[in-house]
Amino acid sequence: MKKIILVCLIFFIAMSSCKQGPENKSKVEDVETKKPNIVIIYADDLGYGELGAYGATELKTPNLDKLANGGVRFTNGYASSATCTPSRYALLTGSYPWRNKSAKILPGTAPLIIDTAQMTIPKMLKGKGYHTGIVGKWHLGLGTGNVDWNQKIAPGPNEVGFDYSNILAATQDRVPTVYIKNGHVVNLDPNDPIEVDYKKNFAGEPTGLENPELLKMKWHHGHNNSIVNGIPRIGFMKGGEAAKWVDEDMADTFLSEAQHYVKAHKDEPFFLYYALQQPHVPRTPNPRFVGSSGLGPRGDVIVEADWCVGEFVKTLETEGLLENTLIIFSSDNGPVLNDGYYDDAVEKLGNHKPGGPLRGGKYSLFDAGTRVPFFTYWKGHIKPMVSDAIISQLDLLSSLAELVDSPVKGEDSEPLLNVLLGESDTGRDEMVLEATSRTAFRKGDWVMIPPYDGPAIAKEVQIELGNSDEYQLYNLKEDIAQPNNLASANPEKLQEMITAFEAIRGK
Ligand code: NG6
Ligand code: CA
Repeated sequence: MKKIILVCLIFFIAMSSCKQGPENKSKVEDVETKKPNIVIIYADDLGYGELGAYGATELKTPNLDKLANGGVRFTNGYASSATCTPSRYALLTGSYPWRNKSAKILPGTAPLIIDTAQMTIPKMLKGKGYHTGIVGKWHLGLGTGNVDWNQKIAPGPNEVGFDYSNILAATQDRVPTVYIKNGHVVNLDPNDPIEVDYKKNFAGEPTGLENPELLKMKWHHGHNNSIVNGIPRIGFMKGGEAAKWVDEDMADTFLSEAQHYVKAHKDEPFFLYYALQQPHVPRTPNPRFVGSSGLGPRGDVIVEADWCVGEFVKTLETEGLLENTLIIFSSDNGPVLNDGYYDDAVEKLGNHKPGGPLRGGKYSLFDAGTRVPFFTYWKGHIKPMVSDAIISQLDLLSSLAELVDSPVKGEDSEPLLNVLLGESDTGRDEMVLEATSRTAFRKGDWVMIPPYDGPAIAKEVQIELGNSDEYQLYNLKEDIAQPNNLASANPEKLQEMITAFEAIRGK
């Protein structure tokens, strides 16, 4: 009898806990669905003056303008660096790239430079129940040093917090010129294995240097190694014919991947890092966009990128997600015209000013190197405004952590959620800016550039780098174009800036 009672009791408890299970789960799910989706859209080499919302008159970017003018448009939004890898490193980890010696422009064969134990935006969000994905440019290294492109490639994005990845390994101008999905080369034919080398060519393979007759795009400097789709690249590659991307389809490919990701994860909170490849070289607009800007291929791919963002936002809208998605848009570094190919970027520039009123460009310690378009958009949650607060992409980790109630704080990442959402205009007070391993310092309205050896102007790209024998000091509020070096007129300000800079950077 006792036994029967015991069995009945166990049965009863089991039944009631079964009943409780799904009820509890749906409550959890309820809470989860209230978490906003987060999308970071990140352009490659897009300058401060490139969008209508930032003053461009010669280029039409209606889709990006609509977001920028409908959200918080920052006038002092910065990438950490004036080149790609360090900025992407800082964006994802919240740490200054100069703390990591490997955070420099990487070849396609470089090992992963984010420690798999390091905190990242996707890792932090994953910890709060988000599904996390990256579509587009990676450029943070893959593997541990000797990648076999025909096997699983790891560690990579999936080992630093992304549940899903579909990437190009480095840059569009570097081999391997293939897409890599969750660590595997897409469309790889095992009978045609891929080999990659950045030092020497593979016997019998044509190169840009030796076979100009095979080129549809001519190289100007660098970019004369393996030829893929008639475009000479950086680095040598052999095999993988079926896996090679079609450059003119890249924007469409990443767009449809991003749209697919959203549709596949619309029922759970998601984080998507949509890393556009435009307008980095080689500029290869889809035929639909050729001639669309009147500024040559560089302008055309910006128009194409703008269209992609518009289509992507339409998908959020038709899926009913726009009111529940925070969109953050920025660029990894400032603009460059001729970055190694003859593509009419200089010749067809006309009156367009890629850096807007700013001095310098990509690779530069002057402001156009790192000050970039930066805006947030969240329909129904963010009121349209222009913010002059200083904010760095470094701050996204800690700020997004605040948004999702996570205690995570990045090493150099300031929690500025209220600034991101337009509820405060008190941004950062100071930050170190980086350009090809040199650093400068912004504090308040002032920027100080220490003396550096090296040319004042990078000849090939025709950009002022910020190098000088002397300290430079500029007041950006009064002189946004940095025309007047105030260092000798303001020795006290200069000293204050040097002291504050050294306190962070060390002597
Ligand atoms: C430079 C390339 C440039 C570009 C850049 C990386 C040469 C001469 N120049 O070394 O074309 O690829 O690296 O750009 O090879 S970034 O936006 O990814 O930092
Ligand atoms: Ca870049």
